[in-house]
Amino acid sequence: MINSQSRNPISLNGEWNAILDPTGIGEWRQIWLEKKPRLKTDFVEYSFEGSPRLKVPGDFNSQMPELTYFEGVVWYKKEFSYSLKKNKRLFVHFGAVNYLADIYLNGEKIGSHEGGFTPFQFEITEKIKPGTNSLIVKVDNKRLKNGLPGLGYDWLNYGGITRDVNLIETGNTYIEDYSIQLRKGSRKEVLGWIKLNGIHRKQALKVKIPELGLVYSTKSDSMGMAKLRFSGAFKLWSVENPKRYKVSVECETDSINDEIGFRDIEVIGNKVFLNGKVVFLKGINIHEENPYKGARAFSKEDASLLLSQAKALGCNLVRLAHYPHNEYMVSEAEKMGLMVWSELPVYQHIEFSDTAVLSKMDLMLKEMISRDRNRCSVIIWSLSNETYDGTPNRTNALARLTKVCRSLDSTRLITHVTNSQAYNNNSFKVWDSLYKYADIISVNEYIGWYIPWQGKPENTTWNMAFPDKPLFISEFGGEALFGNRNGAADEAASWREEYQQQIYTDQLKMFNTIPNLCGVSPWLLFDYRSLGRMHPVYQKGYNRKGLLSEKGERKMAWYIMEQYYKSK
Ligand code: GCB
Repeated sequence: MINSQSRNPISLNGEWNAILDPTGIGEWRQIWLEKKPRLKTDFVEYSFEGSPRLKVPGDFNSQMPELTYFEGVVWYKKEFSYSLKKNKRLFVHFGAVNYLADIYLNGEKIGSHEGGFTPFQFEITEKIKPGTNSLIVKVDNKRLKNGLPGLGYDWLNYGGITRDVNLIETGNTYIEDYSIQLRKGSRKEVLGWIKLNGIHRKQALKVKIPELGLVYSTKSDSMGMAKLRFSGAFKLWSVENPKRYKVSVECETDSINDEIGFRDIEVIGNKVFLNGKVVFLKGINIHEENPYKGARAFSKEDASLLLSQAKALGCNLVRLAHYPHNEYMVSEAEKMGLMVWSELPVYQHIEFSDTAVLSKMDLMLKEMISRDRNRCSVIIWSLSNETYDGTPNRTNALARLTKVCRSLDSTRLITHVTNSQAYNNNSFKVWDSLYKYADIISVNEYIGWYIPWQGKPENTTWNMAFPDKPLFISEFGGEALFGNRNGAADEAASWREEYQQQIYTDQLKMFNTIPNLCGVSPWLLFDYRSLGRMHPVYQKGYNRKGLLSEKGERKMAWYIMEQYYKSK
């Protein structure tokens, strides 16, 4: 069910009761049955009554000191009442739960979901009862070898019900999904579809865009599917003018409103074109973390906070690393004229030989695309980060995933950030059999930080397997602790701001040597929490590659980047 926010949702956000279950014993004790002692001598060793309370949405790690680095099971409970009228349906919709979720209503399991960053819902029409209902969610953020991401990653594994929870009432047959975007290569023709869910699948449908005086009528077939094809004199969405139109989608039994922008994104030769004009992608990497709170970001306010800094830097693109961020990030970026790179959590050590992993990739891909297919700001689907062209399992899996992605959405660009590269004698070699499937070649490189320079940056040479495609530097940078400055005295020492600044200066010189460069994206906007970054003086649990500290202070490298983007 897409566009949940426009379906008159009834929020179940707020305080939920919680039971911490570090050993996972709650499963055996059947916590969802909420057993109560009957005799005075009975005892039950867990209870939501008198339990701590956790805010939803929100990660649990930042809410209780004993959960700071916790990775395991927490049970959540919320009571609600709802009187459902006849011929109506009711759904409980979760924006995201990290990572595994088992959902129980009134003691009965209604479903499970795997994946920490995409929405899901369950129908509860037949399950709710008059009076008080009890909704229990078992959340487990333990890392899984065959999870996505897998066991190792460089950010804090915020667990919990991290995004909005809503009840959504629909008619018997409702508009479940629709795709309303320009046909690839066109700046005026919309090619799309509408999908109904329910028993009355054959209906008359309309798409209206009042500002353009546009009313398009069609009919759905016996499967509830209708194709759309119409043209409009659209003012195109752009970085300078992020125009969006009010659009309504209507059938006989339902209607839904949206705000949709129209734009054309293409790769021609080794360049990227937005609305027919070459665009240099001035990117920045962002994690879904509110730096001031040291907590997972989930709200519109969090999104504005992060994105306004991206704007201040002069960006036109945000790389939302390394998993799909919440819907507010995408829609706020769209309103602000920022293009969005959306990514699957296929990160580094993935068990490509496990077929269960392949199904998880498919599901997450589907959920990511369904949620945002009408958000014109999203111009790139990134399907993996830093995997290596070493085994056929990996390459076959990701090549197949790329094909599935293209069949789900042919309008956007697709990329993989791969680790198939070498830097020797000041020469960069980039290859990967996956690149033949991608529109953009994306490379993370940390010359000057993880790898020392082997010559003058301005003399770097490039040996690329695909020079005819655009190359994007999706990560570069180095760590510095804000305020750790010593002028010329010791500028060559790591952790210093001067050192980070020098990396940036050198990198920009190197960028001039890349003939097919279509954009860059520093790693990253703010310092952020990560379990692998425990230097007791300089890191203290933070990856310090931010251009801003976690308090929002600008490091010296910020100004180098700001200047570069101004000049582009
Ligand atoms: C990378 C990863 C990113 C890390 C970063 C680092 O290449 O993509 O997730 O956090 O390097 O700081 O090492």
